[in-house]
Amino acid sequence: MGDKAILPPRPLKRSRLLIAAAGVIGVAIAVTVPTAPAGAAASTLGAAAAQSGRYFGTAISAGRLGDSQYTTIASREFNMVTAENEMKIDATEPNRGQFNFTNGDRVYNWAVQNGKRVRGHTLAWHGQQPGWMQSLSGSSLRQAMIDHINGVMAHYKGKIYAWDVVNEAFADGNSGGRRDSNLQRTGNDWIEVAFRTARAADPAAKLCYNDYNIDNWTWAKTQGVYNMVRDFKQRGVPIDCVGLQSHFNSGSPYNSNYRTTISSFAALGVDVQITELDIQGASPTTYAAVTNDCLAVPRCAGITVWGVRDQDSWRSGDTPLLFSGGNKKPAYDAVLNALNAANPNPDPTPTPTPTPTPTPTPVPDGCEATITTTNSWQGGFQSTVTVRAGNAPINGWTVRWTWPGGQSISSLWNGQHSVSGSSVTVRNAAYNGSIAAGGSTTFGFTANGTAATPTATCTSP
Ligand code: 9MR
Repeated sequence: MGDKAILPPRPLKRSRLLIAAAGVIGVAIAVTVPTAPAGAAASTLGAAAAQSGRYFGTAISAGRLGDSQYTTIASREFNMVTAENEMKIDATEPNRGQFNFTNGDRVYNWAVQNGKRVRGHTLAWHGQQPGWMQSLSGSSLRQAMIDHINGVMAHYKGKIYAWDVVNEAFADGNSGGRRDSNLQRTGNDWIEVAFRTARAADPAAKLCYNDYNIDNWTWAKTQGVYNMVRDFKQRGVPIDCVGLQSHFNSGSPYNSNYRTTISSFAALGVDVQITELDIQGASPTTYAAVTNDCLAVPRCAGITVWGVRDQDSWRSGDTPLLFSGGNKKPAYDAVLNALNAANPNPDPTPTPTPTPTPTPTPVPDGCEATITTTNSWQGGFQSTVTVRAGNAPINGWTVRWTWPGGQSISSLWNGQHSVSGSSVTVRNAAYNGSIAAGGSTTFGFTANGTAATPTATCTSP
């Protein structure tokens, strides 16, 4: 071939537009900036997950913190920790009104001293209730639940990434309804009362509903939880995330519709967290599939495995985890490779050096915001707002817009909002103000009125 092939023009990527805009202000020369670090593959699960902004966690048991093989692996590999039993109701409030955080704090302190974040597990559950709570019912149980949430969340206020506020409240089988329990018998609104109490107790923590056997999209239990989360979003009940426990075994096997489950929950405007992953037999293929399903959905925030080594598992006979003794299992390599293959910039194709073109509106103050409608119904709608940094990192952001036709926000998550007439101002939450250059975060809201996508402005201090 004599002549060079003529390629069709490619649309400029946003990052290049920003660079081009910056170039107009300075000297108009061609600037080449790599769009993704050409870095080597990460060598631990936590670091590999962090490449796409996710975490990789494990359950930690206080009783094993004296085992150096256990702590060596856990410290090296994971960057999120869940206390396996130590923050549960029987551990934290053994007698009514008397809180005990000795073992919860052992796990929490080990995590933080080793640079990890912590998921809180769990505040309202029919399981592992202390005897005094098991014997309560009606309004006194309801009040005890509220007091328990307040007591535990006050102790850990501002320190927990996400709380499993309510655990395992739905029934197995084909009903798609609630599980019978002493909490359920206090009234069907017990779950939303728990979430509203939790939001007030620690506004910085993400609030999750966590359950098992809600991984298969076709199962009635999955649909029951999905309908509850959709209802909560529509009515403004505060919920930020759904925890898919993902205990896979022969009775509840991984199904390829798992990705549909994750993306469907995410489309409701909640994060999805895989909270207690273990797989009977630890098939590398299945572990890789689970990892890839999470990586395929932007709002799948991270994966936690339910223990470090097989011997640490609640189902040790199933050998369901990533380590055997001190050794990495084939499933470990499968997960690490999948995480490393996730490219934060999904377009690895080399592109021609762009010619700087005058761009009329440079992104003001280093960020921009885009509103999209994700769902709408009679009299209301739900939107996601993407906040994107320009070619420099930002630390804090403010998004503003004006409603065109009398719309009003009923609930907003992952941000703090104020309203003046038809003008809305949203500032970052405590945990999502920092955005890397070219990176983005999202917040969401439900609103009353006719769906609208007004132009939003973004400023960063
Ligand atoms: O792994 C936990 C095990 O040590 C406890 O004995 C058990 C008691 O209920 O709870 C296990 O963890 C469970 C988690 O808290 C909720 N989802 C199911 C987990 C496995 O049973």
